[in-house]
Amino acid sequence: MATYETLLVEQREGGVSLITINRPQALNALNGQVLADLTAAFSAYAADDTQRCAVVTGSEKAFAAGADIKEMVDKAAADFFIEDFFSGWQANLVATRKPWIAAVAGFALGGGCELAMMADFILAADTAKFGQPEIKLGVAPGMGGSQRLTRAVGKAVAMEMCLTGRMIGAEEAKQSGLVARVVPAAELVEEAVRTAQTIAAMPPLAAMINKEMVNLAFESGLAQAIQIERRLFQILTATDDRTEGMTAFIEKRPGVWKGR
Ligand code: CO8
Repeated sequence: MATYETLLVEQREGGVSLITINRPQALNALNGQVLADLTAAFSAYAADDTQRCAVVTGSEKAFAAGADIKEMVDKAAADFFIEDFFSGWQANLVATRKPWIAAVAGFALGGGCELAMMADFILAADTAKFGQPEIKLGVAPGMGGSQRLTRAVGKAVAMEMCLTGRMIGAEEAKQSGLVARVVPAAELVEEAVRTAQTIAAMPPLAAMINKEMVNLAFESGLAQAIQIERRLFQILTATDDRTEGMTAFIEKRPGVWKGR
């Protein structure tokens, strides 16, 4: 398996890839190397048929404290434009058809919060703190944060967070709809891996299509999305795994999936 300068990647039982951001000296700030490493790790995850769900996590103190300010400080606007900083994430993290979870403990700020929101859902430790403090640096979110945060928590909370830079804790994030669940920090990674193993044990085509359907709610109008949902449902009925899934239910046994 490939190794990365800024990530630890482990393959856990049941087809789960555990990807840990590992730049403790900078609270996992997202420099160019982390961007490139995560892009490559997701590309490898997508290509490996044995891997069915991924978890991205950080350290106890920080999921990621944002884009690397020390790397950005001297860049000209043209550099940001030419480098197109996060296009690799758009193609490999956002557009991946396979499911993945962000397991967040400690700070998820700026680009760190934006990275977590690119996941299919977020599991938070009770220590998690989410924020979009870019305004304090004279900028604004640049990796989808203003849009995904607003869709997740609504205008009032998103606007307050973006305009004041206020961080919200795990409980407030749960109440606002930003995270799926809050768990004790000591259990975060193992709980995320267990959740990923549950997803990885599902029929894989159904997992990909369920993901696509829920994402449609953010990308299309209701009538069009419901039409597409119906077609995707009908496509799934043509798979071997749905015949197996329904037969296994009636025969009171677990399904055995082919991924076809
Ligand atoms: N970039 C670089 N280094 C960082 C970052 C960062 N984002 N965050 C922390 N560090 C470094 C600190 O500089 C420090 O290093 P050193 O010891 O060498 O000085 C080390 O990590 C530890 O940090 P602190 O001493 O500050 O730790 P504290 O526990 O006192 O504070 C905080 C923790 C509150 C998280 C604090 O570090 C902080 O406010 N960090 C910055 C948070 C921030 O503003 N994030 C947003 C960055 S901008 C962004 O993400 C834009 C994304 C869109 C980009 C699109 C590009 C096209």
